[in-house]
Amino acid sequence: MDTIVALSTPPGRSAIGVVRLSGPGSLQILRALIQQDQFAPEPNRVVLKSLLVNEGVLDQCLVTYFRAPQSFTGEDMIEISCHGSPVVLRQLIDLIQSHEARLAEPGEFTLRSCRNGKMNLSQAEAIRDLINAQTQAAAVQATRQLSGELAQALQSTKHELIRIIVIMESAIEFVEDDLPKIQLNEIKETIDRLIVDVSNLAETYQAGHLLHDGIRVAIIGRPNVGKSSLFNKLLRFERAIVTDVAGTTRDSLTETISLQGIPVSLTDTAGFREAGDRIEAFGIERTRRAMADADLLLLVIDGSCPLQDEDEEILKSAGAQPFVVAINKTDLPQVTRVNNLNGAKVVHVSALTDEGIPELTAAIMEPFASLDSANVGLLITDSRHHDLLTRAKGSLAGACRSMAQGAGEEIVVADLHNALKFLGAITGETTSEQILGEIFSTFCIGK
Ligand SMILES: Nc1nc2c(ncn2[C@@H]2O[C@H](COP(=O)(O)OP(=O)(O)OP(=O)(O)O)[C@@H](O)[C@H]2O)c(=O)[nH]1
Ligand SMILES: [Mg+2]
Repeated sequence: MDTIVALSTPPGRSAIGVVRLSGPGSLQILRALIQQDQFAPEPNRVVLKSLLVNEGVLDQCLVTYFRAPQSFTGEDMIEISCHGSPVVLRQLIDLIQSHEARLAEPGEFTLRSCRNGKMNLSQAEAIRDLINAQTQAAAVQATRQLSGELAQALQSTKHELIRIIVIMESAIEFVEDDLPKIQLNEIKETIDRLIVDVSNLAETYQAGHLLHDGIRVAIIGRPNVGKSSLFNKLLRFERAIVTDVAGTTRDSLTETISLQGIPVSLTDTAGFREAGDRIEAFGIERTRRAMADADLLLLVIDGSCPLQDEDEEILKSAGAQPFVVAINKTDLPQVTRVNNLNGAKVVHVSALTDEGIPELTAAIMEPFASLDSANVGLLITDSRHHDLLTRAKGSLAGACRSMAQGAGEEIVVADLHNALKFLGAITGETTSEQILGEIFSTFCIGK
């Protein structure tokens, strides 16, 4: 195994920068950096050392040695906390590379940690999600997964599967012993129960993926009704251009905010109308796409004008997703005051005076209330996990069908093995090298 090095803090200027080394050569490289051949550090203890380059001092650093297997990766590791100067850090990493270490690939420290049995794959993915979490709720779910909750939830399902696989395999082995009917029934019942467990877990993805990817909200409506003004208001900064010219916004703009601790990706769109030119036509096409992709639509209506046919047409062209209607400009004399529009929740707001903005936020989050509570159960947040659960469910259903048709044990067992393989791939027991490579390439370098 070779020795790897990476900057583990973000690039750029900072108070400190941490460089990590992992692999059998780590300690030897540290000795070379401080020019002390016999240096024998006590593990897990921080020491102050001068890193030397060409007889001069490169930097004074805090150095920690973690001895294998008691380290994050399970290998010998060195952590060097230098001053956060990009020049010093660059020079240090170059120097380390000249001593038979190579730059780590993205996620390679965590990959080694998995390989050495320090954590399972779903925990490694949880570290990535925790680092990338944009809101508190997303961080809470990642922490739960990191603590091994998902692996535990799958454990009993896998045990049960193995138990029935063993029963069926031994029936195949000893041909003369056909499984008695009573045992076959028990197996069938177990499979039915496992299907329910696996599907219940898979279904949590509907809510869980929103924590991972954010709830996508598209702000739509006729030109000049105040979409961009409301977008800026929800973002709390002047992101989009606002003017009294109809057709100001020509391209969709997306920004992520946190509402009630949940990530929400807001898209301001070009107003719907007969396009004046090609650019506007492209913009309106993008509005339609944003509408199709959205988890919730926010239709903005100008309350100071009479309700237009177009307003209702936009409402009708919406898909099945929930929508909220914001009647904007309540600071002006109101012509349109409706409390219900095609069954959608209606909120009266003013992007100018802030009236109704808290009510608007509450209305946007209402359909996603299941994500909000602190005692929400374990949620599947990762599309890879969801896909594997769905496949496991498919294989279990296949086994069930084969049993109902009186197929041979070999056929049923093959499906059960597949289900086990899919479940095992979530925690990494049965994940191929190629797939591992793909997963870890989504990590940041130095992790
Ligand atoms: N009085 C009042 N004016 C508002 C309010 N919200 C927006 N406006 C004004 O309405 C005009 C249009 O606002 P925008 O936010 O650009 O409207 P839009 O829906 O994004 O328009 P397009 O980008 O052209 O589709 C601007 O002059 C805003 O200042 C409001 O709550 N009250
Ligand atoms: Mg606009």
